[in-house]
Amino acid sequence: MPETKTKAKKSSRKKSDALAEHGISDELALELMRDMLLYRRFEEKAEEGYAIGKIGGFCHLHIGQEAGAAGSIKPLRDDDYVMSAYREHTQALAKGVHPNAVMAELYGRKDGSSGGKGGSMHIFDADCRFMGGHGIVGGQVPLATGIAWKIKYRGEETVSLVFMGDAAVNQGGFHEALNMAAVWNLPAIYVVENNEYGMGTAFSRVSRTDMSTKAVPYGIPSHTVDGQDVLACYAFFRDLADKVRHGAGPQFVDLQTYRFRGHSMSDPVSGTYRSVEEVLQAKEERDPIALLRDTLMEAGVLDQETLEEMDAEARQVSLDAADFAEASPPPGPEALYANVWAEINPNGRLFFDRRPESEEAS
Ligand SMILES: Cc1ncc(C[n+]2csc(CCOP(=O)(O)OP(=O)(O)O)c2C)c(N)n1
Ligand SMILES: [Mg+2]
Repeated sequence: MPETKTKAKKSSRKKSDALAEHGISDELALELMRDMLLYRRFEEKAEEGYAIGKIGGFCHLHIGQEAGAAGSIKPLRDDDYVMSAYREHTQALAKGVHPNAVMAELYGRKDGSSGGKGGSMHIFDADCRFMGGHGIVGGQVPLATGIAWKIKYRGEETVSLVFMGDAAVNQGGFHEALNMAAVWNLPAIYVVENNEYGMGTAFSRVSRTDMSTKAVPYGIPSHTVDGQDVLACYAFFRDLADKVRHGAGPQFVDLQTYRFRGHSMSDPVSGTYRSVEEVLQAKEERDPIALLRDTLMEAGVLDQETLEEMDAEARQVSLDAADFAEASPPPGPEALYANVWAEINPNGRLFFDRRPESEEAS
C-alpha cells in the first residue's frame, strides 16, 4: 500500500514544472491522484476478499500499475472503446464501470457487471464501452482490431484502445491483427503493459528483440512511455488519442511498468523468477502513487490533510463496494441460458451493415 506520509525525495528537475510541462491543471492532477488511490484501495479490498474466500477462481491484481489505467483511459472520450486482458479491474473503473458492479463481479454475484458469470477476468460493460476482460493471452488483440475496423467502416470519430501484457506480443494473433490494422489504417492503439514478466518468465528470456521493435515490421509507429508517471501517461495518451481520432492510423505503445504482487492471488510475490530485493526496490522507487504525491506536495498542490481525506474516501468506496457485493445474490438458474446465443438482427445478419435493425431484409 502507498504510505500516505510524506517522504519527499530530492530531484534534479523542479517538480513543480511537471504539471506545466504536461499541460495538466492542478485540479486534473488531483483527480488522477484520487483515481489511483481508489484503484489501490479497491484492489487491496479485492485481495482481502480473496484471502477470506469471498472471491474464487483467478484474481490478478493491478497494484503497482495504476498509472497506466488512470493515465491512458482518463484522456479518452466516453464513446471510445477500451479492451483488456485479465488484469483489468482498475481499467474497468477508469472507463466508468461502477465500483459496486466490479466488486460484485469479483464475488460472482448477480449485480456484477457480467451478471456474476464472468468473474475477475471477464468484466464487461458495453454502455461504458469497456469490452472486457479476456483470459486468453493476446486473444483480445484481434477483437479490438475488429472494433477499430467497425469505427472506420461507420465513419465514427472514436478510437479502440487495447491493453495486453508483454507475453502477448509473441502470439500469432497479435501479428496478424497489427498487419491488418496497418494496411487498413485503423484507429487502434495497442498498449503493452510491459511489467517485464509473463507469469514467472522474464521478457528477455522469450524475445531476442526489444519491445519497441515489435510493431516496426508492420509500419506502425512505436512509442515508449514511463508507465509509473501518471502525468506523462496522461499527456501522452491525450495527444495520441487525438491524432488517431483524426486519421493517424494504428499506434503501438510500450508502457513500461512493474507489478507489485504475484502474477495472480495464488502465486507468490517474488518466487524464483525475481528476487525480494527487486520487488522492494521497485516499490520504493517506482510506486506511481508515491511519485505523484511527492510531485504534487513539492508543487504545493497537495497537502497531507487533503491526501488523507482522499485516501479515506477511496477506502470507503471500496468498503461500500464489498458490502454491496456481499448483499447481492448469486445469479439464478435463469442466467444459465442468458447471453449464450447471439441474436440475429431482422436483416438476417450478424455483421455491421450500416442498415438500421428495423429495416426489412431485401
Ligand atoms: C494462449 C494462452 N497461453 C497461455 C496462457 C496462460 N497464461 C495466463 S497469464 C500468462 C502470462 C501472461 O503474461 P503477460 O501477457 O505479460 O501479462 P501480465 O500477467 O504480466 O499482466 C500465461 C502464459 C493463457 N492464458 N493463454
Ligand atoms: Mg507481463
